[in-house]
Amino acid sequence: MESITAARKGTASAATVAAPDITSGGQSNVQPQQETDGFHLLIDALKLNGIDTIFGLPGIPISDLTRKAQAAGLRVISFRHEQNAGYAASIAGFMTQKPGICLTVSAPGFLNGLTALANATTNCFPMVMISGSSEREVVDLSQGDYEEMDQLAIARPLAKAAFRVLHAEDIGVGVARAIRAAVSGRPGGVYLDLPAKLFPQTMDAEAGRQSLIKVVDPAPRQIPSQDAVQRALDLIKGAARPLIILGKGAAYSQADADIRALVEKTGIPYLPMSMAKGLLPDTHEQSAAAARSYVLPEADVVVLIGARLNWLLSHGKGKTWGGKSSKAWGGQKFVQVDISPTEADSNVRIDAPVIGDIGSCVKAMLAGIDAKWPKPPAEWLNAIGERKSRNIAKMAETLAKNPTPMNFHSALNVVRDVIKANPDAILVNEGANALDFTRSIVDMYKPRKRLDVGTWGVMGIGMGFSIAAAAVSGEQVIAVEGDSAFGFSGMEVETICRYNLPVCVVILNNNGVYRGDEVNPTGGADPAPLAFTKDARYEKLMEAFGGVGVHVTTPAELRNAMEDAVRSHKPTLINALIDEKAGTESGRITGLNPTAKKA
Ligand code: FYN
Ligand code: ADP
Repeated sequence: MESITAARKGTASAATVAAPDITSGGQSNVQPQQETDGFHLLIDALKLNGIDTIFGLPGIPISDLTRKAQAAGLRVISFRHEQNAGYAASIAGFMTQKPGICLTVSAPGFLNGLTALANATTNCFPMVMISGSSEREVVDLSQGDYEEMDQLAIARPLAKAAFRVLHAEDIGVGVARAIRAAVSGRPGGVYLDLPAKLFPQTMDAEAGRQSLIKVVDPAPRQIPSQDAVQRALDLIKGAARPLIILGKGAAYSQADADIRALVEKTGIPYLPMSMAKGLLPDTHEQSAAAARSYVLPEADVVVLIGARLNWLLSHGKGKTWGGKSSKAWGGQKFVQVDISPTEADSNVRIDAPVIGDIGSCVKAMLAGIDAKWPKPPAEWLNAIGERKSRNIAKMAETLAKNPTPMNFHSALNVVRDVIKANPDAILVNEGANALDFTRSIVDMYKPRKRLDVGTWGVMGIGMGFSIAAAAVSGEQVIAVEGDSAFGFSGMEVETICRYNLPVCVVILNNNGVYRGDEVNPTGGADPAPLAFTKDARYEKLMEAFGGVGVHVTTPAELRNAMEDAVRSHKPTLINALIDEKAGTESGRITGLNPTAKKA
């Protein structure tokens, strides 16, 4: 029941508790006293801060919380494994700039969610994982409580921040601190520990309402210094072979129009990192994606916008960048636009760091770029254009082939067409070869439409990301999955069906990790470690829960099935059998996977 005062003020949903009136000796004159409790305070605090969805998995001690949250109008999406709920929350954070909320039970549930929390921190996705925990006194004395674990201590090194709330009146502060920590500055994963005893704690409803905090300006703009902007512009202006690299920080910042204006007004070729694909349409004439291995070593000034010089960019040095040896600097000068001041110089010297939020930084840079801004030398643009056309023509030739059995290219040619016809659809992508081929074959046309394995190259994001993407946006989701990658979150097809989400899962099934043709060298009965069940019927998993399952072996069948899925918006799983010999060990990052010299 709602507190009248609170309902009028539109926030707290206090429970009414009939408490004896002690002034009359507790006899007949019983006055209803408005009380609230930890359950309701948490829900009210989240709602007050614009949170509308919780991704979680109910159980001790948070099952009643999920019930009450749903009753209070929050969308509660219940998963089959906390890791998937965590991935869902993190990508919801990336898509909306609001922290995604993941709710888990104690110890094992908490640990299951922790991988996703750490992944969120690594990827700079704002997320708050809220876990129930066991009794503090018992845990701290190691007396063997139900699901005993010092969760706060374990979460701390993996989260951007971690907090515990012990008293109902502190829930408002705890939630406010968690939200600020998740979205301000460089976003990340935040842990909020709520012991079981907190939830039923009661307090006066009005005092409870007063204790809640609506966070004002949770991610304040950070304006770059004018000196830093000028230094960067001077460096860019003097470049003979400039290049812009757009990363997922740029996609996250939602400064789409200004980023596009910066690229177009300067005329500088750009390279999108995988989750920045579509920030400008991949078909944009300034995209240098199809000339990647040419532009990286040849560029003289590189402008990083929301992209780190980590392994995905070969640490800004070595042969990829034209360095003489694997760790040698290639001679490039770097401008780095980033919200984190300590990111600069993490791998190579940054000559012009521009520190601030990307929206403010790009705006400030644009203010210094007028119509007379010199376009990059034609020689540079022509050389890129040539490489690009050559690679695109080569790709077109490969895509036009129709081999039997189907391979990655002939299958992905269909996905490419379907995305082109449905540019609002969100593409989720994981695997090794299934990831690498999709990244270079399937063009994206709009920002934040490609969600993938990110900074860690983590397998298992597939169904969690798909569920969140569909729930948050209402758009059609197409998940292109390697058969191995799908296995990490496959049971969530039940969740997709239960919530009737418009998700079409396409499994590029080559019967194994990387490929499916390995055999046990001993001749024994066990399969090779990287081989899976031959011709596994993954589509039946979707059928088991009422969705549409389709088994396809040709591009034409795949096209029909995908078009049906997009038309109907029904949960669909397409098991696309491809050549089991298709695929290379580790895809395009074979060099990271050591092999033994001795057979
Ligand atoms: C790209 N390319 C194209 C196009 N786009 N050719 C034609 N047409 C188009 N549209 C070319 C591009 O020029 C490259 O060729 C090649 O395709 C690959 O491009 P990509 O994918 O951009 O570049 P690359 O080298 O693979 O990028 C490096 C990377 C990337 C590290 C950023 O591999 C990556 O994001 N990897 C993530 C891997 C991962 O996390 N795996 C999960 C591990 S699973 P060349 O210019 O000729 O080189 C466990 O095993
Ligand atoms: P990619 O993998 O696409 O190269 P990274 O995750 O390595 O991208 O880099 C993203 C970068 O963007 C991080 O260094 C992060 O600090 C930065 N970032 C995230 N959000 C913002 C923002 N709003 N403004 C500025 N920088 C941001």
